Amino acid sequence: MAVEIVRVPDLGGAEEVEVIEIPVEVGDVIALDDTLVVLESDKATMELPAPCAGRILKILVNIGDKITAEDVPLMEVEVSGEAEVSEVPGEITTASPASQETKSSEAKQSEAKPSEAKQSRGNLPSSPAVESTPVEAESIEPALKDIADVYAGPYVRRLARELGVDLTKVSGSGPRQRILKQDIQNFIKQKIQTSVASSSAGMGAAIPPVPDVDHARFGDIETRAMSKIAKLTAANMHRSWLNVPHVTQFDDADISELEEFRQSLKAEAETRGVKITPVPFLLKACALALQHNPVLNRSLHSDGESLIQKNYYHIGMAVDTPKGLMVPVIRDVDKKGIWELAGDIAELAAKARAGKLTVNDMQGGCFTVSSLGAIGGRGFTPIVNTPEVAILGVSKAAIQPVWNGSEFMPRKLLPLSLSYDHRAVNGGDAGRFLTQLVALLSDIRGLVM
Ligand code: CAO
Repeated sequence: MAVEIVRVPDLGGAEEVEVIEIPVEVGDVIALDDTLVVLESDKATMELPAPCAGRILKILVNIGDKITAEDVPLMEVEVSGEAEVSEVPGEITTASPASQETKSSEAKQSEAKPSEAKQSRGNLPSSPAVESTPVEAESIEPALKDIADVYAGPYVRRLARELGVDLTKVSGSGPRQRILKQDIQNFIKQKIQTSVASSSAGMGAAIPPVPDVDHARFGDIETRAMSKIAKLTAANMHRSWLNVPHVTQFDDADISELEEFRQSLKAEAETRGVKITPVPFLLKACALALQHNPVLNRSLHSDGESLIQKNYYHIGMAVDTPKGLMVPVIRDVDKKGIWELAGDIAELAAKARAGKLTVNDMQGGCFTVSSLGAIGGRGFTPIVNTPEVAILGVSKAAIQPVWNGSEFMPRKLLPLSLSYDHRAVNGGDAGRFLTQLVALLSDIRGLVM
């Protein structure tokens, strides 16, 4: 086995050089002229090309080593076959008879192309293995204006060219931000990862960002800061929307009798100083339906292994306030009567609109009711208020013709929409809950008894 020892070449007058890059590893198979080590003095850099084709046996220096003498051994290379060996006095020691045979390589020296090194910031001899005399360091303009600030040696530049990497986009991790071989490798790795991520985004596995639009181009605009509540609501909605596989189910409750009953309570409500709307009936009906359909009174545990069954019935009520959406929670709805619930609703809605709700007022809900009945609309799909697993949307009740088997009758129908988290609730569970809710609202005896 013929072994070449690669040594530090003539330093071209430099007192000290630093090993700043070792682009090869032990065991690497190398071709003649492949860069083995990059050295840097205070003035320039130089690359040591392989004197022969072969395999790296030993690397005798480390990045950061400071070398002050010529001839210091840097590497051992096992020469492959009849490989040609470059000969540069004082630079490469031929340690085997095989390499002695190729000592004189005049032709090779005349082919030397030191120009690659000129692209590094300042330079020592660009290719010491093929130049027998040291070249004075000189500063040479980079070939391209836009790579004026790129600090990389010929080897890295060549590699970048081969791989189609724009060096102006690569940040260097070497001394003084010099771009090393591994910087190019990392750059390519990152590009591949980004392209995989963006191609998966096209398949819906990631969220493509919404592009920014300069609205001012189309007319007069004002930019207004979002309130804390609005930002919080946005974050909560986004989290729920992304986490919860939503399904929404619709039905109408015939509240003709409920409305008659409610109207009959108006005088009493006035003397009590309480406004009686359909909402307290809705809350009461939801609590009863939750008792009968406990699947909707759960939360998913974050361990992904268990569910939390709640044996209490606290219901959140969405309140539209000038500052944004707030959801105070009415506690123990199952234990309260309609008057008490009407009082709680009025009190919490007033607190919400005055911005006086406490954190405690908004915690502990099992289920949410969002009523847009006073505002209008035929139906909507509410977003589950996580970690709850279901929410009821209530739209505006209206008189509709309903077929009773022999004729159409004018009935007051209340449109309901139930959104649920399909991870915790199945369609059957939701269907049973909504059907029971409709039954309770249609026949208030079940509610008040
Ligand atoms: N259909 C028809 N009329 C309805 C109704 C319905 N579903 N619900 C309420 N109404 C009527 C009430 O009966 C009342 O009329 P009367 O005075 O003639 O009886 C009127 O609408 C106004 O009611 P209200 O709004 O004062 O009280 P409420 O109990 O209906 O609602 C509250 C209270 C706090 C739920 C409500 O004020 C509110 O803020 N709703 C908005 C909720 C919201 O923003 N949801 C969306 C969340 S997601 O963005």
